[in-house]
Amino acid sequence: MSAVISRRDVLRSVGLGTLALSLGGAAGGKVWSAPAPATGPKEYELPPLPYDYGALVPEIEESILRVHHGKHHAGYVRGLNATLKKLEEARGSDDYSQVQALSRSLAFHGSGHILHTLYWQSMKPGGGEPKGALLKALERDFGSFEAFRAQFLAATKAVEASGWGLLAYEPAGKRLVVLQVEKHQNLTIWGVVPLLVCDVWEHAYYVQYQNRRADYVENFFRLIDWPAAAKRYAAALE
Ligand code: MN3
Repeated sequence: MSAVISRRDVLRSVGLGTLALSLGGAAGGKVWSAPAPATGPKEYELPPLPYDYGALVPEIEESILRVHHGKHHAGYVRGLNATLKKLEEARGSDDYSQVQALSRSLAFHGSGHILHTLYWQSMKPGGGEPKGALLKALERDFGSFEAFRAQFLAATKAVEASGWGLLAYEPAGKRLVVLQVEKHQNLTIWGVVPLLVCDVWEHAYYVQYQNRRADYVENFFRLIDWPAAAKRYAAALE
C-alpha cells in the first residue's frame, strides 16, 4: 500500500528534517511516492528510489544502483531495525552489558540509512544547477558557486577510506558548510535533532567527581530541564 505524500513528510519519516530540506530546496511539493507512515512506533523501511534504476546512466550504471539500493541500503535498514529490537530487549531485561556495541550499531545502520536516503535524493537524471535562495546562500557562505564546487569536490575526493562528502546547513551559525563524513558509524545518526545532552568530557566533572563519572551522570539526570527538552521536541516536529 502506498500513497503520495509530501517530500517534507518523507524526509521527516526518515529523520532528515531541516538538513535535507535545506539541501533540497523547495519543500512541500509532492515529488515521489513512498509507503504511508504507520501510526505509532514503526520499523524503518527502505524508501523506493525516486527514479528508475537505469535513470542515471551513463553517470551511474543500472547494475550499480540496483545492488547499492537493493542490497547495501536495504542492509542498513534491516540492521537498524534489528538493533532497535535488541535495545528494546536490553531495556526489558535491564541488561545493558551490550549497550556500547548496540549504540555503535545504531549509529552505523542509522547513519547508513539516512545518508543513503539523502544520496538518492541528491541526484536526478540530467542534474541541473542551483538557483534562488540556495544559490544565494552558497554564494554568501563560499564566496561563489565555483568556489563551493571546488571545495566540495576537493573535500569529497579527499575523504579518507570510506565515507561521504556532505553539504550541510549549520543552524547555530545559520550557514552552509561542507563536511567530510569519515566512518559514518562514528556514533551519530546524521540529521538527528539534539533534544538534551550531557557533557562527559572530564572538564565537566573531574574537579568534583574525579573518576566517578557514573555519579556525575546520575546527578546530571536529576537536573534535566524536561519542559525545555519538550519544546525542542515540539520544534523538531514542525
Ligand atoms: Mn553506499
